[in-house]
Amino acid sequence: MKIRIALAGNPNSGKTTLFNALTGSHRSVGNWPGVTVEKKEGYLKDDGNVIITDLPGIYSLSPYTPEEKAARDYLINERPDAILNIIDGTNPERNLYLTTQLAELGIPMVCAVNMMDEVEKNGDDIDTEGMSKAMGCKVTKLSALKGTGVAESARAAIRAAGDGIAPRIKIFPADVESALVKIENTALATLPEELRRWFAVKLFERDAAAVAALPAPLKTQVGKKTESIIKEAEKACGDDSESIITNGRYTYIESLMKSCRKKKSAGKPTV
Ligand code: BGO
Repeated sequence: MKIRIALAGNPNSGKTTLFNALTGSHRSVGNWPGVTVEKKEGYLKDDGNVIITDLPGIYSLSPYTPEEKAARDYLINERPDAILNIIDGTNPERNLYLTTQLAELGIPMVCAVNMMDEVEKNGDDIDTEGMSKAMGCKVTKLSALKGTGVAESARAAIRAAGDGIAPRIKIFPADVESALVKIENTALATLPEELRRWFAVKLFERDAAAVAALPAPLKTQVGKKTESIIKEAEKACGDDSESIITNGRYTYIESLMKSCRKKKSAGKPTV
């Protein structure tokens, strides 16, 4: 059976460089359905059983740009066996915003921290073991440009696909986590378990595109069940639901990087 791995990451994170290193010349180029965004697919070098799909470079899984829509539709509807999420190690904060969203999809994932040659050149380091523990998925180091860590990252993604275990990170404040669990257990109880977290967060944000993507009986009923849960959390947090989720992601990323990024200059006085 073929293993399908989706390569996801921000623009300029090194996705094309990694895709080329993974697939060599075994690839095809087309368009994503309904949009004029290039779709690249290729077989992993030396392993014709593994198909790598290069998703468009995106900063978030919002359904606003054609690139975001193509990536989101593919992940939700086609559900690859694993996601290989490439993160620019020289700017992990911005890249991890997408990672927190990918981790909600219920799809096995490996995070590959790229540009480690640049990070190390600056005398810095990233504790990928610590990140792994915090996020509940394998985190590898790599330099797509130099070719180091590429094969290891691919092997880790193949292993994750085989294990079938998706990350399950709890990143939001207690009031919000409890609202999300309520939404999962009431409005979304009939959905397969691996889909519930993604849809719970999207319903909490009142994301109309996500509601429209739900199966027919659910999409007409969820609003009635979720609105009072969302309002209660908004009252407890003193903010609107979309901002609560966005702020929750940034707060989580800040604390993750505080513990996992090792800066050479840390503690030294600046000019
Ligand atoms: C230019 N290490 C380093 N140091 N650079 C990397 C690595 C890495 O591990 N991986 C990628 N890059 P894309 P997206 C460039 O093109 O793969 C570099 O958008 C330049 N070009 O070489 O295109 C890579 O697909 C002139 O850099 O990213 C590329 O995700 C001067 O990161 C850039 C300097 O990689 C983006 C760099 C004319």
